[in-house]
Amino acid sequence: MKKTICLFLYLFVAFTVFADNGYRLWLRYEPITNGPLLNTYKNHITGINFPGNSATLLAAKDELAMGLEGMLAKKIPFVNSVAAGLVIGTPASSPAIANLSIKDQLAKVGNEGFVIITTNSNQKNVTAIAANTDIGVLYGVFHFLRLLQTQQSLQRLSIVSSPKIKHRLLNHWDNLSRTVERGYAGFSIWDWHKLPDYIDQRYIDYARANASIGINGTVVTNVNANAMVLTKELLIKAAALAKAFRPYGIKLYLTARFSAPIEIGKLKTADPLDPQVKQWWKDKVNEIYSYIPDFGGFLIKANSEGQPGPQDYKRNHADGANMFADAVAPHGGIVMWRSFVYSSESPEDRLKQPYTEFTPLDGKFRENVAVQVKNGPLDFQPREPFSPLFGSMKKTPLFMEYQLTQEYLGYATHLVYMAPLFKDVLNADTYSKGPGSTVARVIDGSLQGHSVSGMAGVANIGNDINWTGHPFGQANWYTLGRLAWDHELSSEHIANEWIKQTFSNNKQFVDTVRKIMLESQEAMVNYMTPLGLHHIMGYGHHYGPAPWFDKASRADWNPVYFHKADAAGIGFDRTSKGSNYLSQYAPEVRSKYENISTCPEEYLLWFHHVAWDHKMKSGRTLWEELCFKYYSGVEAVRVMQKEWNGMKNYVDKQRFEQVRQLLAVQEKEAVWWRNSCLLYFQTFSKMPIPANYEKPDQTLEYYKSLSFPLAPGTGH
Ligand code: GCW
Repeated sequence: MKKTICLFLYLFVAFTVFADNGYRLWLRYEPITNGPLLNTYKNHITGINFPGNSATLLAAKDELAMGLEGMLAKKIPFVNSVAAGLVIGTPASSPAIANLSIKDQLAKVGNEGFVIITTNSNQKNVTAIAANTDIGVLYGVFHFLRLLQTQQSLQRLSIVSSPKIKHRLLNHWDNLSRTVERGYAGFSIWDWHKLPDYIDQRYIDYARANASIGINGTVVTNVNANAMVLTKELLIKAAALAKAFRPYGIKLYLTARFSAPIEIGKLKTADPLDPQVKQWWKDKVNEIYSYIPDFGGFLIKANSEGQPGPQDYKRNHADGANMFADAVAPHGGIVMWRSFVYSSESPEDRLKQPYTEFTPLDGKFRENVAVQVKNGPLDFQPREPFSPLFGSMKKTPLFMEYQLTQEYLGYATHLVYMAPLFKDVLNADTYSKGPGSTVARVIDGSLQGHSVSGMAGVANIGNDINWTGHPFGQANWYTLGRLAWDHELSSEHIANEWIKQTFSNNKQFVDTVRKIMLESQEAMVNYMTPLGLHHIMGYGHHYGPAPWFDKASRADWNPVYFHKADAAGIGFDRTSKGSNYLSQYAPEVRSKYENISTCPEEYLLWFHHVAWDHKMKSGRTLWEELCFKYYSGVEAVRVMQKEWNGMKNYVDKQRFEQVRQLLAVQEKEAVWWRNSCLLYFQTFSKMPIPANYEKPDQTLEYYKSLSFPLAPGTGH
């Protein structure tokens, strides 16, 4: 009888996957169901020797206790004995760590890295998690928990890890009213009204999640900035957030509105060379540091899309950035000045403008200024070549800016895993110092020997219960942190880690879901913007296709500006015969793209205006290839659906059902993209959609008639 009950309980636990609302992200710490492995863990981890009581070490202890209790289904005591299985700390906080001969390893990991080593003494395995600083210990503990959650052996660990990039940041485009610009996961998680007295548990869980992947800074306000955040009342609220994040090693940054001296300082000007303006910012910065002693600095969008900036006073970006830099420098702060600029007055190819404005200023910025560059020259498209600025500004530290929120990538309804997109850019060779001058080496500072380095992701976080709306949106947040820590990690590796922690270690599940993730970007590119098409999304909200749109007040906000379809062909000629955007790259890069026969087809229409009957590598004409790509994109989503449906038994009902429904929306929208783009482009090509494909079930007029006044993410 007893045996039967036990067996029943075993089967129940092994095969029941309880509902999961996704709130715990990748920090679920579910019981380990692999019995033999669980036993080795239990034999190994009998106690934790972990002295020290700083806020950061206490956070690490709490996390470890919670994680181990969850996974091992048993409380593990904190003990004095060093034979406890786990020995943790810095040489300063822990005598046991100080006694270990790991000086060489510790010397390599700096002030954020960690060492995890398993040694065998008296038949007993002991794992040491050591670092030079408390925050390094916290990162080490999170890594150790990751090893357990992904079911790695602890037998012979010898890990020496430190971040390749110094500033690993989230950028929130969150307004003080709690709307989120380009946010698709609800409202802002920052409840300014209830701050500073009410600290929502979300702030702590946010900090835990970020620390677990090494993110060490967050810009909490929108780059389209509101000067109000710099008033005393709001700064005190921001200080409360900073305090909640501090134990987790996360610094708070703010966006600064350039015209704040006028708006809240009652000055007549915001001219960066005006002594009164400079003094105003110095005083303001001193005030900020009086509330937030470890304030990180400012992220600034200036003279872009209507934002005020130094050019309003006939000054340049360096004049503006340096004014802020001088104010924060005595406190150790930094300035991140964005290169996303383009002017409505300039007739120049919009893609050329950041380079044109910024390259001449290389060398003119203060040491604590970084220029923050979007991965591509345009604006977070499903696929873009790397921004030419990565190859041209050698004297200035350049931060990478990715967008996690899916402004142009189907909002929070499409599953797209961005690691391949991020890695594509990191692996691209700028040739700025000869072959091997990859964007990754520019970003981590190693190519030019910069000590300041950074990578930022525009957050996809909102107050939805699962943080990111789409359960798979979490993977992109996770990827940002992991890649900023170590940009050499592969997309496969990051996917494996994320899937195992977020869902399950079951091999079949992991293999299938990883395949879905790895193929998702290509699927999206194909059903949205194949062969180098770009920015043909709906006007303003960027939801869905609108390649026909030509009514925007500025030419370069119109899809027709970007695809240039006509009777002869389609695509934007950026060669020397066209806008000559390609001249902004090193000769090796330029010549590859300039020549239509060596230009990778995935970027063909990005760089060339190509005849409809141009022969592609497949033997198809350009028109046929376009049809083929759009149809393959839709097919790929259908395959994703089938694969996900086969995963039903491995995943909890709630998330299974969410993803199933979202994939159905994605399929529907992929068809919408395919049909409307092909029907529209057909009005120029005058060629038929090959007969073997399913026919569009709506007319072009129907697609053109659709409007989306309630599309999210545009409120202010
Ligand atoms: O992608 C565009 C967005 C704007 C955004 C801008 C930017 C914050 O449509 O909403 O503004 O980029 O990056 O500054």
